[in-house]
Amino acid sequence: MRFVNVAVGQLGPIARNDTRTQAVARLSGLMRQARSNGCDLIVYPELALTTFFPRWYIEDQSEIDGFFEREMPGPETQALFDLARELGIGFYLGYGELSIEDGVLHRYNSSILVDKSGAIVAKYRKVHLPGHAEHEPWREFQHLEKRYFEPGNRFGVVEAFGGLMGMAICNDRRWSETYRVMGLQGVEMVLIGYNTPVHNPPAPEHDDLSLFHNELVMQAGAYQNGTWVVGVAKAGIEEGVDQIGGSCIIAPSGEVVAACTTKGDEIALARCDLDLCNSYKRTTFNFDIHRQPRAYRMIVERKGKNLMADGTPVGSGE
Ligand code: CDT
Repeated sequence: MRFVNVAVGQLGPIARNDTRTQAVARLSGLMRQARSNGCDLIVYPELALTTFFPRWYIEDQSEIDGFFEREMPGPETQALFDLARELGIGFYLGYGELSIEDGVLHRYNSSILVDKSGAIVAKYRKVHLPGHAEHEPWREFQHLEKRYFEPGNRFGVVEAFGGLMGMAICNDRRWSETYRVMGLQGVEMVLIGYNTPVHNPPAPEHDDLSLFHNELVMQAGAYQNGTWVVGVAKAGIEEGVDQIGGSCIIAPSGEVVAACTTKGDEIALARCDLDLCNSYKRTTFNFDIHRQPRAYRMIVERKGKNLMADGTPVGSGE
């Protein structure tokens, strides 16, 4: 048995004017609770240091950049790393990343995995950016992730906490490819932070199903890949927008083994045996024996029914 004691570190709303220091104080409070309950790892939401700013169309780039971190740890987040090291607990943290690569500025919706010594052991940049790139005033609120972030391009796994850990962010959890690409690398625990409005302006008929869909996709991803999945919300009414809670820990069986019950700051805990993955990875989902990649070529060749992966129309190259 290889146990990792995991805490979901769900957050309630963060206001637009809340400071990083205020957010870090709340994260620190959850971290202390998690550690006093014997946890090895606490998982925080997507963009856990600020309000979910893609809900607004903002023209002033310096105002937008105010929601991003230029360094990690930075002046305000260092305290969380120090506390993790002092307590001996690791964490997953979602944040807006502003980075300069070869002199070019990039903005990503990112997460990091930090070990018990306070060292960053992995960084992930969100691959599936939902929403839209242009202002759409008809919406009750915007979802401008396609405007404010560039997509990341890989789902990796890392050895940490005695197992193989992977990360994803919010909308990624709805895509089977997310889990499968990590499943193919033997992932044993997938950590996912999210901000999910109850209301989806282009599809209001989905609103009543938002919690169902949240569990559906994470439970399927866990079972079909024989992995633990930890999903963590920033929940509640944030700047007038109602966001789902439903943070939970899912076993490789697909069963929810721990869940939050509020839409505020709350922890939920589970003692996760990574060896529980084995019976799924060695039998029903023994990929090396049972998968048939020849039959799945379209998965990487095509973007959808009409477009090839490179964006050209299906059939145009024949
Ligand atoms: N943050 C995030 O990715 N939220 C999306 C909302 C989808 S509706 C545009 C989600 O998949 O939960």
